[in-house]
Amino acid sequence: MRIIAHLDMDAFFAAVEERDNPRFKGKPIVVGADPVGGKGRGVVSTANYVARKYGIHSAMPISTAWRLAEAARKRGETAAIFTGGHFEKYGKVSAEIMDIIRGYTPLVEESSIDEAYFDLSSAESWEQAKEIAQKIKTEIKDKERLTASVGIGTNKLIAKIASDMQKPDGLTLVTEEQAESFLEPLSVRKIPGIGPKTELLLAKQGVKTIKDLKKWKREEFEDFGGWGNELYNRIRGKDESPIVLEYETKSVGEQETFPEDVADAAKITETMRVLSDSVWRSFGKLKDDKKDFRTVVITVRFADFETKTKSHTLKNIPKSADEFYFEAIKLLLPFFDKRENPKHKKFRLIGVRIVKH
Ligand code: TTP
Ligand code: MG
Repeated sequence: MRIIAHLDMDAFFAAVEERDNPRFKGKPIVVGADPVGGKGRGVVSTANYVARKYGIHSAMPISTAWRLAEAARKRGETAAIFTGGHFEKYGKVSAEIMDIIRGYTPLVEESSIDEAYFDLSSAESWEQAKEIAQKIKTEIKDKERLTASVGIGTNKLIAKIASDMQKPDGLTLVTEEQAESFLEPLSVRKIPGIGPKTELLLAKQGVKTIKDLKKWKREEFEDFGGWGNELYNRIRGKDESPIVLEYETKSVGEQETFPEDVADAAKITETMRVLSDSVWRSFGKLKDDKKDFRTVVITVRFADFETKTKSHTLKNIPKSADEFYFEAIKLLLPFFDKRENPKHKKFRLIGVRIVKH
């Protein structure tokens, strides 16, 4: 039997900011774009748990977060602190956390900046696996002054769902025998792969919990297309996916929201130059084999939030910052005329990335 753990840092970016700024301690913290007194146009990266009580969460427009924070302040609650992010620092802290985990097992998959799966199958019992996870949590707390939540189960699926059950600072163990009863009362949404649309579709058919969905026969999952069979297994707590040791970068990119919507093509291409140069520099630092990074993708979001992407796959990877920029501009040009922008909409955001093909 496998014993797999999943670790996820609590309110990661916000927790690092709170740790490093004494005046932030215990306050509601929102990391993200500049709110510009409620007129800011970016989004929230993350909020700490105190700020989440105001309804603020990741990916929310920063202007909405500002409004919620103002409402809380007017109710007499603590004023929230808005801060920009320090991404290089988060990357460094992340690497240190991964090293701490590797001190206990070499089988670690870094699945995101603040998450990792690791294999504890060599532990002789569930109890022993739990002790190791506790030691990892304690070492992170001592060395990094940050808290993490860990889930333990027989596979990545269970471990991931379990790590989210008792956040922050949680440790949740789900044994093989407990797995099915652990899953049954949970919302179908907890299953990775079930997003808001599928959730709604299922709700219309009276399916809310995993237990509800388990009543369906295997054939009834055919409507889900290619992954119906996989889903049938997942809701039964079955998942064979392996721990992937090298965390592989699949793309490098950046995007920027303009302070005001822009129509001026010169200004947009100028911003594209800055973005593509910066992406090119980050791409240069990648340790991975670069030869398959041959697809250039650009994103345009118009003032009305309509968002389009365009991509082009090259024969070889771009050779220079100039070539990369040139490819991005070629993709961008149709957005300046009726081909991609017949209504002459203004631009709200542009982005560019280089993707492994
Ligand atoms: P998460 O682990 O999703 O969130 P979190 O660590 O802030 O909070 P939780 O305790 O619920 O795990 O994401 C990790 C970091 O990634 C987060 O601190 C900031 C960043 N992030 C964004 O920048 N934008 C996003 O939309 C999300 C979800 C995360
Ligand atoms: Mg997290």
